[in-house]
Amino acid sequence: MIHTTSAGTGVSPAARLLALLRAPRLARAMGAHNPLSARLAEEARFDVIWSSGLEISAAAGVPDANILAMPECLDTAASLAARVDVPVLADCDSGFGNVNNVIHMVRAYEARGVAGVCIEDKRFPKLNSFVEGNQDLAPLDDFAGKIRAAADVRRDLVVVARLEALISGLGMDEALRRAEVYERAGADALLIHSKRTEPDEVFAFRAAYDGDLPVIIVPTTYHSVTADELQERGFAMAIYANQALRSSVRAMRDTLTRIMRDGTTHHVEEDLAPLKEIFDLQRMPQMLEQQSHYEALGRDLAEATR
Ligand code: SPV
Ligand code: MG
Repeated sequence: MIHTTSAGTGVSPAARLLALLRAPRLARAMGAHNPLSARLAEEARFDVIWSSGLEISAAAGVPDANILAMPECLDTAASLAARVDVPVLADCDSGFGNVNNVIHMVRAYEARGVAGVCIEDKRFPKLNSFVEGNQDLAPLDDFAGKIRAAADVRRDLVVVARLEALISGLGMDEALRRAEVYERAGADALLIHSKRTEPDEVFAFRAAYDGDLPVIIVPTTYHSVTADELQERGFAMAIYANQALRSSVRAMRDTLTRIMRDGTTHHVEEDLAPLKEIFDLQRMPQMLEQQSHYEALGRDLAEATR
């Protein structure tokens, strides 16, 4: 069950995420790996933050292959949720183990303010979907049990079932069969993943899937598709999973190369975010304001005893 209210915010992050997924308008999520990147995405008016396993692993300098453990992924997802107002959907790979790990995971993510978790039907350890290698699916009964367990133990958390049948080469029929089972198991939404350079495969899935769940896509390789097209086709949300990370890597590499080459930072200065922008992203002005406010109040309180 998704709660419609929770203390403080009025509407819980999970309820807001579910409302976005069920609305006729396409929701747009941006991948992040730390609160700074999540804040930039929120400022750019993305509806949702995707706590991306690929980005978190890359930021840690390790492959996206379950090298990081659940607590490390959870800490990042929770740190994003603590610093932005938009809901955070956490990439939880294949659930960090078996059904017992999924149950523990669901409780842990919910307790840390994350709006939703997404688990994919691959075997542990998973390998990033765009890497050639073992993309074998988990047995259907095994993954259906994980989704049912997640739906049973969550109290206020969106559960997304991610289908990897097209990634693993098992085809549309397998994807559709699994979609039906995951829906019956209690998923709140489906994510259909594809590594094609055209969106034909996900369009075909959306057209053939006749269940009731919102369908999410990750248009990384079929990048020419537009938000309008995806909305027209009836998708609920597009996750732009890694573009912010990739643009920052390109920008950093370029800047570092130029500084070494030129022996000065003079030429790169005009391409850099001014320090004021960094201070604003840190909420430095707000901090100084609250400091003045409470110092003044403290003085008033102390004066009153004179
Ligand atoms: C991620 O961002 O970690 C994802 C999306 O799971 S993908 O890299 O496309 O698998
Ligand atoms: Mg991932």
